[in-house]
Amino acid sequence: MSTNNLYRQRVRLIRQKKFLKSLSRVKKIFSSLAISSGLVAYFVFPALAAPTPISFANGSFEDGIPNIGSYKTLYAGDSTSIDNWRVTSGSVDYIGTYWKAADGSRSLDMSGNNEGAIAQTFSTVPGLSYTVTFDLSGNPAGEPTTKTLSVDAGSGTAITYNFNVTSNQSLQNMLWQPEKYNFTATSTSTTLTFTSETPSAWGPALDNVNVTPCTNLTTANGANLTAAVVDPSGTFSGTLDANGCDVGVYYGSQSGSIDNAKIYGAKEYGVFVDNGQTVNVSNSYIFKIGDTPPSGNQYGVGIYYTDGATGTVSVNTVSEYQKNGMAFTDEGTRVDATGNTVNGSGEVPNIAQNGIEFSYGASGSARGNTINGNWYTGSNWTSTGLLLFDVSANQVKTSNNKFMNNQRNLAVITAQSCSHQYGGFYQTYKLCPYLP
Ligand SMILES: [Ca+2]
Ligand SMILES: [Ca+2]
Repeated sequence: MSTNNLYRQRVRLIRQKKFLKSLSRVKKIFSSLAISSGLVAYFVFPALAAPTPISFANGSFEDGIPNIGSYKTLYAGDSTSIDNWRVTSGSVDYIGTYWKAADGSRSLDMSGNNEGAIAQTFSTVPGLSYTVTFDLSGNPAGEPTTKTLSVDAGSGTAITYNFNVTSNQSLQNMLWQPEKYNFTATSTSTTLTFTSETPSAWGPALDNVNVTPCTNLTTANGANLTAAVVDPSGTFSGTLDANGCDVGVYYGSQSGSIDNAKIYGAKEYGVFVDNGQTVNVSNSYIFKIGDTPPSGNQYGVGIYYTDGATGTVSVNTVSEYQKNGMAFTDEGTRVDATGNTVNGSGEVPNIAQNGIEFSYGASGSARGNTINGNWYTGSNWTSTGLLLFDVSANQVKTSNNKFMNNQRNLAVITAQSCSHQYGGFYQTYKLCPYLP
């Protein structure tokens, strides 16, 4: 897979743009040459359809015929025993008490008496990408040791997954392994098929299938990301599991608000407000934003405003973020953050977290927030509760914030800090060209 390379390219692009912008600002300050503001011109953002709700259901196989006991073998053509699913070839065992499910109390041996297949058809939006997650194990009661399962969402998309049964495994401890499968819909409905490629009665075990719709988008800054929800109208509220998507809720071509929402599971951003949009975020809980488990990758931001976005962020709780609780960045971006609770991960070695960050010319205020537990145990970098990085300090008002257990509570790093930053960030990124 070239996903990593694509991601690196994207990060490189963002860094180049940020660097150019920063450089242009620094030059504005330190040189008599006027730099054109062309570098911060906004892209025209293409309109994207929000994903329609999908009807994929019963991915954990909990709903179906009653009283299956230890297990019940189901044969090709059976479209009633497991709700929403049909057995499309061979046979599968609908497992009850025989082994411990990954989720709930039911799961499948994808080889019943021999290799079998199941399928479900659900509505999709053509052109949008989807992520399928599932838990895979193998029937430990017989040969072969390696169990093989194929996943297919239409022509040319099949991928096979292997599971090796080990002596550590038992029926009560199946060592379920999380797996991920991606596809891009080509039609308004998609059939997802799981097929055993283990021709015995002891096949791959399957449970806990989830399908998450993620929309492809390009940010104003040129990054290609996927989001669970794009430009929702009016007020967005309710629970959003954004697992498998880069972003939970993204605003790029219309303004709106988020209130009483619970947003979690996105890899890079919980809420991303872009491209001059105005969004108010209030009374919401945003958590688990980053890699699983958390890594040192410099993403994983609960609430992010950039490229001229504006709004108020008030009385939210943000926790379990990888990099920053909130980050507001770029000239023209203006956010008032009031009364939020931002909980870092405490003392961690993997990344230098920041609670709330204003950077690269953003403005606004941070008042009455509680910022807790941002502390990096590694070298070279420092975690901060409230970070003002390359902003005009008088453009970001701070008052009545309550800091607890942060490595540094407040750090103000401006372009004028260059002489103190020599050898550090500013030199690395050549932001202090006048230094020897
Ligand atoms: Ca289940
Ligand atoms: Ca079987």
